[in-house]
Amino acid sequence: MDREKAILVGIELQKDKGSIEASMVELALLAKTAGAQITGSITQNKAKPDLKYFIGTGKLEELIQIVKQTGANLVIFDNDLHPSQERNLEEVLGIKVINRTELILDIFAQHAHSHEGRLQVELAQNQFMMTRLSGKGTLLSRLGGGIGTRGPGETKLEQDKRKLRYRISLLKEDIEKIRRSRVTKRSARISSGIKNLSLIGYTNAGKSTLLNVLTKSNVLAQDKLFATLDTTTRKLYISADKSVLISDTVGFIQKLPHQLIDAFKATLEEVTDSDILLHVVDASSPDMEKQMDAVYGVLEEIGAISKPIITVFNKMDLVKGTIPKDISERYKPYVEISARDKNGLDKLKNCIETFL
Ligand SMILES: Nc1nc2c(ncn2[C@@H]2O[C@H](COP(=O)(O)OP(=O)(O)OP(=O)(O)O)[C@@H](O)[C@H]2O)c(=O)[nH]1
Ligand SMILES: [Mg+2]
Repeated sequence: MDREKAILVGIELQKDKGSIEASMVELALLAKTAGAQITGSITQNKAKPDLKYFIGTGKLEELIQIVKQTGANLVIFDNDLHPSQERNLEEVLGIKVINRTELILDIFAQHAHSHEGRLQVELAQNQFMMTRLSGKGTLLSRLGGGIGTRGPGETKLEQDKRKLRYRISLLKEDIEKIRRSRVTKRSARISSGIKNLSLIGYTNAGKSTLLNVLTKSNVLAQDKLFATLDTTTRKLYISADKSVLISDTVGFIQKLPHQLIDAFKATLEEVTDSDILLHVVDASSPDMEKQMDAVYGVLEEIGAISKPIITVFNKMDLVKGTIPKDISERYKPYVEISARDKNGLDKLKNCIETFL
C-alpha cells in the first residue's frame, strides 16, 4: 500500500458505545503504519448497520463527496463489513474499500521478514480469504457438493476454495515443521534449568526498546505498530551470578484478527512456555487500561492467562507522578520504568529475582 490516499470511516453501533474515538485514532495510526496518507475521516452513530452499504444513505452521500474532493483511492472501515457490503460500496465509490482486519494483515505482510513470519502471514491471509469466499458462496454451496458438482462443471468458486484449502494445508505443514524444531530447542533450554521470560504487551508499548536496554541488543524499535513480528531471545543477567533468557515478541491490539492469532500460534508458543511474563504497558496512553484488557484477552485465547505476570508500567518519563494507587494495586506485582531513560531497570531486575 504505497502512499495511498485513504479516508477512514467508523460507525459506532449501539452495542459498542463510547469506543469509537480511541478506535479511530488507532485506525489512523494503523493506516499510517501501512503507508497510507489520510485525507479524511467520517464517523457515525447508528443503531444497526445498513444492509446494503453498512453506513446510512446520508453518510454515503457525504463519503462520495469527500472521495471526489480529496481524490482518495482507498476507504478503510473500522468495522467488519460483509464482503457484499464492501463490493456494493466499491461499486458506488469506484475505489477500493477494506476493513481493519485487512489493514492489519497488510501491515503484517509488510513487516514479515523471516521465513516463518512470512509463512504465518500467508496462512492468515489465506484463512481470511477463505472466510470471504464462504460469505459470497452461501447461495452456491446450498446446492451441495459431492457427485455432479466436481470436475469441469465445478464452479469457479469451488475451484478457488479448493486451491485455497490446499495452500492452507501446505502452509500449516511447513509451519508445523518449524514449530517442531523450535520445541526441540526449547526443551533443551528447559532441561538446562535456565528460566524463560517473555515480554508481552500492546503494540508500541516499548517491548523491543526494553529488551534492547536490558540486554544491550539492537532489535528494531520504532514508533510504528507491529514493528516486531519475530521472536528474539537474549540472555539477561539479573544479578552477578544469575541469568535468565528473555524474549521479545509480537505485540497485541484491540480487535486483533482471529486469523492472525491462529496463524501465529507457533510464535506465541514462546509466550505459553515462559516461566514469567513481563507485561509491558504504555503508561502514557489515555487508553492504558483498555489496552491492558486487550492483552489479557489474547493471553486468555492462547491459554497463557494463568502464567505469573509482572506488570511493567513503561514510558513513565511521559507521566506526571506515579500510577494512581487504585489502578496499580490491581496489577501487582508491578514496577514503573522508563525504557527510554533507563529508569527503574534495577527495580525490575530485583522484582524478577524475587519472583523466581
Ligand atoms: N517516551 C518514551 N518512549 C518510549 C519508551 N519506551 C519506548 N518508547 C518509544 O515507543 C515506541 C515503540 O517502541 P518499541 O520498543 O518499538 O515498542 P514495541 O512494544 O516493541 O512495539 P511493536 O513491536 O510494534 O509491537 C518507540 O518510538 C520507542 O522509542 C519510554 O520509556 N519512553
Ligand atoms: Mg517490538
